Amino acid sequence: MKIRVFLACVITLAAMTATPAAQPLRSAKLSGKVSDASGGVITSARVQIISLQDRKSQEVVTGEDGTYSVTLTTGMYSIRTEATGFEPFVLEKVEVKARHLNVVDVVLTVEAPQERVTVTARAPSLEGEAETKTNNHQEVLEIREVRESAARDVGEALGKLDGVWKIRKGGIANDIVVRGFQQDNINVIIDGARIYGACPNNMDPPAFHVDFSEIEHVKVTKGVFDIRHEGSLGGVVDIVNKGPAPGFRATPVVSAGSFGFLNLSGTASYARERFHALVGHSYRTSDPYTDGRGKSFIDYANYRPAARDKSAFDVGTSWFNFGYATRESQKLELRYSRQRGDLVLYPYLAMDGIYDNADRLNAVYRIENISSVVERVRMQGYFTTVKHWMTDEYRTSSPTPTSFSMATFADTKALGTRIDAELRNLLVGFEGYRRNWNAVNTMYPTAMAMHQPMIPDVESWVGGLYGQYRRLVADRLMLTAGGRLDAARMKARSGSLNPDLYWAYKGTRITEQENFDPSGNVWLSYSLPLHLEIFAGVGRSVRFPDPQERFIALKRKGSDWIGNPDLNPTRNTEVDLGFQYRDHRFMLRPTLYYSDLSNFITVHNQAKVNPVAGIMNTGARSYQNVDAKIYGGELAYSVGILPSLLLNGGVSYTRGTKETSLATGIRDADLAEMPPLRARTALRYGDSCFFGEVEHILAGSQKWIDSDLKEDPTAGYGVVSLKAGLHTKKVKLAGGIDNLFNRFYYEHFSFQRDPFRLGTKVPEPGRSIYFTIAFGIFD
Ligand SMILES: [Cu+2]
Repeated sequence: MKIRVFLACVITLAAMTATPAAQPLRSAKLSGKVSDASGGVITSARVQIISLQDRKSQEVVTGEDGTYSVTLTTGMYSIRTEATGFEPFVLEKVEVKARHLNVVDVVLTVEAPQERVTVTARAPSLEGEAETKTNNHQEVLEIREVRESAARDVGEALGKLDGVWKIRKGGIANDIVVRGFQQDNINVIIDGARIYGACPNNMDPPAFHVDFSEIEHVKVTKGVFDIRHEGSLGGVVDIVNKGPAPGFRATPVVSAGSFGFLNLSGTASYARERFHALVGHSYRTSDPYTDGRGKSFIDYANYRPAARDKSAFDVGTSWFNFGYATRESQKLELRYSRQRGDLVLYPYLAMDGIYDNADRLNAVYRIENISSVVERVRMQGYFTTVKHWMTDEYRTSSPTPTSFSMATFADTKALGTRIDAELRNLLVGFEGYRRNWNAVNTMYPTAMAMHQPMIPDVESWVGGLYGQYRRLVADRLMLTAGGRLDAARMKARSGSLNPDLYWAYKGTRITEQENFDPSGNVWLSYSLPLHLEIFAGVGRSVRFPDPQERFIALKRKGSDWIGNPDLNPTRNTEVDLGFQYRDHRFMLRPTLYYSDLSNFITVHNQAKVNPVAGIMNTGARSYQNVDAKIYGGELAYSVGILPSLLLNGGVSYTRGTKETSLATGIRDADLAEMPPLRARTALRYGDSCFFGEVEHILAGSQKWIDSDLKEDPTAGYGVVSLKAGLHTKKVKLAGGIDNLFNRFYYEHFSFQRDPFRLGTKVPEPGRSIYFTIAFGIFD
């Protein structure tokens, strides 16, 4: 498979004569031609020339002959070329010299999605096929697909869906990125309950706190089209846990693989008409993996030699689920899950997780067939909590192997409720939750410990009402429309908080905020003859600033890390558009989206604005509202070559920009941590007892980076993986080889979440082998 973005080439005809490095500024001429791969000239291409000295930019447009010409002062420039229907192209670091023929010719390649229209399609589901159900803006990952993969956690497993990526910080606990939205810009919900990571460095993102063996499937809704959960700004990841199947069942599962990976898990359940019970336990561990160059990830960070004997992670999870139908139409279900994480190594960060313990308690009561109008009422209550302790005791930054120079204890709790009522065409509901987040940082700048209320005991209260209407309005036109109204209050309660920190950098001392915001969306899908369906959605979603973005307060060496109490909620006004063609052999589904983000929250460098005694630094990492745009598209396709042979794949593209402003120190127009172009192609054979698959992932380089945050560009890469499996009624066996050719590569995300970022990049694992055996024991 070819992605021609790789073939984009540049011919620089600048004379190569040596010139002295330092020269006074003079004017010079830069010119060139923009053409396509076949040599045809591209008229009206936009050529933007940005000075690397002062970031000033000027733009010229190519003429009838595809050429451009501009007069500049001598120096270093980056040159971006864009034209409709073509992949944008960037050239970093072009030197424009005096008395030289500065010629930069650019060859643009056709946008990848359009290039591929000839490769359409999908066949009917094959036995054992990785099945992706869709509501056009939803993707569903079944646990079966996860079990076939080498993924260590939900974040890693979801990375195979179109439009979804992960952020790696170590051997486990990957963050989820949906169309460039991550962290608080998406919701991650486990069985309808909110659970938040405790770590201010995102060591323990929400999806880390659930085990594969608990999960039935994971549904990802992209965009603004979730109205049931407050804060689904760019999407929601809905992790749905398993219920028991009828009768008695026991399912022991053994997974093992390279780098000492071992996952032992088992569930046992019993279910009759009115009663069910399920218990499960899982244990996961692995050594640090090695990359394609044979280097352990330990070698990328400042670990002490003793850390080599340590596991990359050690996580045990236990859960139970109990249900009882008080009447035929009423059922109570209770779930509890406890996860204990021992040492987890995070080479990305300056500390490691010494422990991370999570508890989830969830109760749901359902009443069916209440009246002819109200079909179902569902009431839920939940409580989740996470306790987290991290230090640098395994790093060379600590004074001795048994002590630390810095540490953070953090804990978070969420107590929530939801009531949903389903009327014939209408769903109405209420969601309320209370969240607390508290973190204390300890540092030893001298022999004395210094404790700081880093997340200063921030309490949040949120309440929201929502409704969604769904109806076939015409013969073939399905309308879904929803609305939501949320109110929120947030207060930093720590008695040792020093509001002067906010005053020094943000000119405010407030420690309390209130917000009130409506949101809503409309989705239309129209079925046409010839297996064609077109769909379009428009909506607006809102998310409130999180406790860390508003109230984090940490003094440290060099630059402080301070929240912005005045942050406004982010609003995403989004349009989605696409169609789907599906017949018995082919499937093609292109989707485009465009998000206009007002008050997007970005990390930025804030200069001190008010002098305050005891605050020595002149600048801080902080948070700022900025207007931004995220847009892109996905293309999913499949084609049935033979009855049991299927070619399928997808292409994802995202681009994020923001407004620059001198006042906020935001100079780079690119949003940080945006995924590059990616294409996935898989050829799969499957029959009633065997499957085999070869998969190829190709990612483009990422040059759209936020230089303000010192984000690095990333090279493109291609990775091939194999997997195969056998299944009978009682045994499922699957295994594979990931990164078959042992490629050394990095995924793009460089994790800007200061302050405890180490500044190192962690490569992806090299070649790895794995297998899973699942037994089904049932009466
Ligand atoms: Cu942590």
